Amino acid sequence: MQKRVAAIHDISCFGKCSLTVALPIISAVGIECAVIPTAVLSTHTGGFSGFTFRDLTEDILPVAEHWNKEGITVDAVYSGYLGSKEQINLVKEAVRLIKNKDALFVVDPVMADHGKLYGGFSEDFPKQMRTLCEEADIITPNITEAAFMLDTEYKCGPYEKEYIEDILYGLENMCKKGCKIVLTGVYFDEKKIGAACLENGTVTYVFSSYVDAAYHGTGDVFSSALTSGILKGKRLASAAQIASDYTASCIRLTKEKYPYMKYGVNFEAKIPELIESLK
Ligand code: PXL
Repeated sequence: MQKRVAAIHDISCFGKCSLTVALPIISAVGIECAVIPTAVLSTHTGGFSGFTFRDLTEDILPVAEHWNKEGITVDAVYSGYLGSKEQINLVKEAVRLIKNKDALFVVDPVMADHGKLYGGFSEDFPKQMRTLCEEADIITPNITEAAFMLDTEYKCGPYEKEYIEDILYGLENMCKKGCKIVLTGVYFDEKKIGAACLENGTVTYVFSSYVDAAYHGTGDVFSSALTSGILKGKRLASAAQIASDYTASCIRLTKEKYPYMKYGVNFEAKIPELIESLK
């Protein structure tokens, strides 16, 4: 049977993030990607001004209720950028309505990077996002998001192992038993960057070669590829390695040709590579 994911994010009409990244990546690897759009914006909020914002909060539950009535269930729910605390609560309810009994809930607690909350989020937003992570089977925060949820100090890289592992164990304590953690943006030197995974008490690091560039939407590229890998039957660390290599490869290609950080990465060009590594 073909696997089905429900991706719950906004649609940023321009800028390659959230649903315009999740849909093509997940579909390209052969997994059905149903969507629950939470808002429609003309662009993402990182670096553009004057963007439009059509809030779809009121549609989240009716979509899930309709699927439930039709007997439509999913093998995984993958949530990302959510625009308000109210949306977080509605996503929890929607997940209960649409998950099949063995389904995975992957939460990317999108809200911050480089030590700062994204524009539009209030200071108490991480506390609410933490309650969503508490219901997840896999979470994929970056270091800033993890530090906000744990109310601990954010440090810039290169990192010390102790700082990273304190964060990992803090997240493990915060989440439900058995939840797997994939902490992104981890590097100990400027040669390699990747993720730290914690599963059943064991820490595994996955690294790709370091590219000195930061583009918008790369967290969404990583989590979409990771979710795809898990649903394709890969173990956590293997899916994280594939997602890290794919993301790094997209950034490297984009950096060679295209300096506009807010326009996102050329993830499309590397989709054949991702498909090959997930075979
Ligand atoms: O890539 C994360 C993201 C998704 N959606 C919107 C955003 C951001 C990050 O800023 O603004 C609307």
